Amino acid sequence: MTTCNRLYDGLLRARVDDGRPFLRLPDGQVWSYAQTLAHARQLARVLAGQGVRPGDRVLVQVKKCPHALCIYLASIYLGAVYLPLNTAYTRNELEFFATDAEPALIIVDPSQRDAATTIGAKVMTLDAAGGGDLAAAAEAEPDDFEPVSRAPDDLAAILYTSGTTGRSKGAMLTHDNLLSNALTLTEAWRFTADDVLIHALPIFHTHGLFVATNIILAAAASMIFLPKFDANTIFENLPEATSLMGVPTFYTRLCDDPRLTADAVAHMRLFVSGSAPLLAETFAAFEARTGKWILERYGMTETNMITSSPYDGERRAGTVGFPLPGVAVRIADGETGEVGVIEVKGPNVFTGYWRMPEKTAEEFRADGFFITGDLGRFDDDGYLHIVGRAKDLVISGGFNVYPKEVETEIDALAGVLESAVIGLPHPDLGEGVTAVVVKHPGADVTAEAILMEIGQRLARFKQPKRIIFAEALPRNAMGKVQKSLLRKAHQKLYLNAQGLDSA
Ligand code: MCA
Ligand code: AMP
Repeated sequence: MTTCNRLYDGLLRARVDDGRPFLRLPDGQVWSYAQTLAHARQLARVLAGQGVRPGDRVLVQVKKCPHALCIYLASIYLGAVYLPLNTAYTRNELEFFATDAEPALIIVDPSQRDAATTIGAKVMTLDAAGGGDLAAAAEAEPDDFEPVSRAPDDLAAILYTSGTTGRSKGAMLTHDNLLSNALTLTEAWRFTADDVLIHALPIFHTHGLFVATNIILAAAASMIFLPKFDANTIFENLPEATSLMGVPTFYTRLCDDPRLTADAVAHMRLFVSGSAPLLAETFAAFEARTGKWILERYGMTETNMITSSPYDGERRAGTVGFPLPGVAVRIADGETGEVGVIEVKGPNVFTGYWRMPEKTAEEFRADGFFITGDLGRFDDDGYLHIVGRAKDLVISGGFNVYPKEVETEIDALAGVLESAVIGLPHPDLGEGVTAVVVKHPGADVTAEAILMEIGQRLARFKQPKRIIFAEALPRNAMGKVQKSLLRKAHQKLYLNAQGLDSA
């Protein structure tokens, strides 16, 4: 029977009987393509048995493991909409996403079963070792499952991104959005079946899931699949690998390590950085130590990847290269050389925010260009420079933190008059989330108390690394808080610190 399911056809069909390795695990286990897809089909049967139909959301908040990746693949088979969540999200955050997305099934770590059950959807469990009732149910199923037909514009995934209003928005990504970008990147970065990628990113975001995993599938290559970034494990695996994808923190940590030498990376052909700005000094330090240029690319959850440094040709420090083939990028109201908001259009750009038509309309121009909220300029040679953000956003170690969301939680605490959350230069994380707090006169509020209260509600990476108390917040004539002044006043906070990160 012939089906048409864009992601299945583009990424999985040719791999069904493929005995080649897909995942290599730190304990020496290898998952072949054939074995991985057989497990994905068993999972698809379980999900279908639970009532998941094409177009239904499957919400997944589980630790990184091969089985977790198989749920993504099962969801492609089934034509369901994959909705992965950061494992750091608290119960409150999980509840918000589940209520908003109305998933047909929630899959969580066994330790979260009770919390998830109260949300009201069906719940199954999976732990990092493949334990829990999901994998057990899958083992009992036959491993055949005919992929469900899906049109190119049908949804494949929803990824939540926070908003400047503090309210998270679900970015709806279609089969075509994901496949077109994966194929473009595979070609642009020359991935082939001979490649071995060190995969140390989380798999609940675009970077680790769609960029890294989809490219590997498209190329029939393999990944050394690590639970998280750990410099020791990276150095152990470099001689076996050809490529690494990471956020800038990966590269600053590698540069801080005396083991980083040209010999250590002799087997590697490609180092990719993205999700946050790579400092020109990190690019230079990496080159000085290894003789290699890091390839920087720029993207967003809503758009997948937009630009990339060239594979051949000069990779220029402090730039994110050129628009990818098929992707149109322009600077709003800008001539060459002028700074403006970056806008983008192409098959990679999402269809809108889940159940938010007004918000979606606000973020697109009439001619279909999506407004990124990043500020940039093209230089005379066509390289795109990202020079700042028009949106109020902090990027900490590659994770986005929207100040409004943190401010809302802090402002709700007794004794707090108001707060402003800013990102300050941080040697490890790029930007450190920092809260400037004004107390009510005479109130007895401590940094520890604030952190303890918001710790129940906000994921750890969103919590301020430092809290600074102030008499008042600087405001302009319109009454708007001048965050640039706060950033300037405190810019050396983490750079001068001896012991980092104590509140
Ligand atoms: C962990 N912590 C963090 C972060 N990560 N705090 C702030 N920002 C973070 N990014 C907390 C931990 O909970 C821990 O808290 C403490 O900081 C120290 O943890 P540590 O062991 O140093 O951290 P780690 O586990 O080594 O993680 C750092 C990391 C990781 C390797 C940079 O955050 C990471 O893998 N980031 C990648 C994010 C990513 O994939 N972004 C792509 C988004 P405590 O011990 O106090 O409890 S996709 C995207 O942005 C677009 C589409 C794009 O262009 O790619
Ligand atoms: P997200 O909402 O997680 O998809 O994050 C997307 C944002 O990350 C973009 O709008 C940029 O602000 C930032 N970003 C991604 N890649 C880069 C990069 N190479 N350089 C600077 N900023 C980046």
